Amino acid sequence: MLEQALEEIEAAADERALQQVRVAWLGRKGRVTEQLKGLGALAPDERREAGASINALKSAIQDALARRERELEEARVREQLERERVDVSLPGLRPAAGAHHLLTQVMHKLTDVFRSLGYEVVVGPELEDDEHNFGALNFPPEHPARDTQDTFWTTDGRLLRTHTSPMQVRYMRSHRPPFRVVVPGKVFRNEAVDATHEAQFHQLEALVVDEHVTMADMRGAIEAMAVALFGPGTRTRLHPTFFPFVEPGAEFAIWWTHPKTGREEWLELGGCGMVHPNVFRAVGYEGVTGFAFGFGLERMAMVTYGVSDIRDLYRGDVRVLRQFRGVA
Ligand code: YSA
Repeated sequence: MLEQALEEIEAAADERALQQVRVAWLGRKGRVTEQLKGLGALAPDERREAGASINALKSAIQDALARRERELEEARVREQLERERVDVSLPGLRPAAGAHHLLTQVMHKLTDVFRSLGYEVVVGPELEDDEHNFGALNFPPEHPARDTQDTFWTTDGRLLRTHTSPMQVRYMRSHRPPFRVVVPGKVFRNEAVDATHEAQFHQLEALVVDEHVTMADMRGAIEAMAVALFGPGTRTRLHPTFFPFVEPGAEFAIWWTHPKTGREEWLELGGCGMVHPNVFRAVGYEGVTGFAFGFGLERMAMVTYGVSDIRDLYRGDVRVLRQFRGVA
């Protein structure tokens, strides 16, 4: 009998089958239980002997069940570990990490440079009015200088700012000198778009006002920026030009080595000058002088990183943009 029980236990292939064997032998109607029930019908002597051997049978079956149960459990765990095994030698999946757009990188680099020179970084509204964008900056109504900055008007007479210079007016009207600020931001012009002109681009403006600020200070600031961007020994050049809101006014350029052609040349960056007395009058300042300069970030990024078409910066083609991860 024991032999048969052991065979059935051994043959149980999983925990459910083993449970059925357990019930068949030790359950309420199991074969061992039935034998125990039959003990009552035996004479006392026979009963003792038979009882002992049935109990021995029962505990042998219990031991065998417990052993088989352990085996099945171990097999199950082994099989599960095998199934869930991680192959640590497989190459990992690289998470798709984003990166800052080239222009954002250039903007961060520039604002970092100016912060290190003690400038505060401020931003202003992109939707402006005539007074801030032109009037207070000494562009009289109908003056031809307005033609150089044609823009988009809203039906209620406001406009998309054509440069970051209106923030000069806003900042001066809400602060007292001395101060040094830079204004990065988006600007808009009604342009015929081509490889070097966009209708929406970015500028960075600097404004410094104090009691004795001179053109030499301006030159020094521009040179400090150039050195921070292009390394020690970088030279700068000013040559005269006209902007209504400065007098004298100039264009500034940086002498640099073009990374692609290897040629040394002047890189025209933007406009600058001493704040015009009419601008100081418009904001209510007296007894101070100041300088300002501003330039376009796209053109700077293009020459610096060899982008030949400004529109490539805005097409959103990741193959183009990926080339400029972490360059600035
Ligand atoms: C001048 C004197 C100051 O004291 C302060 C600021 C300035 C700059 C002035 N506000 C201004 O906007 N001058 S600008 O019309 O010559 O533009 C400056 C720069 O913006 C240009 O040198 C060029 O780099 C960029 N820019 C102009 N139009 C553009 C453009 N970039 C891309 N697309 C366009 N359509």
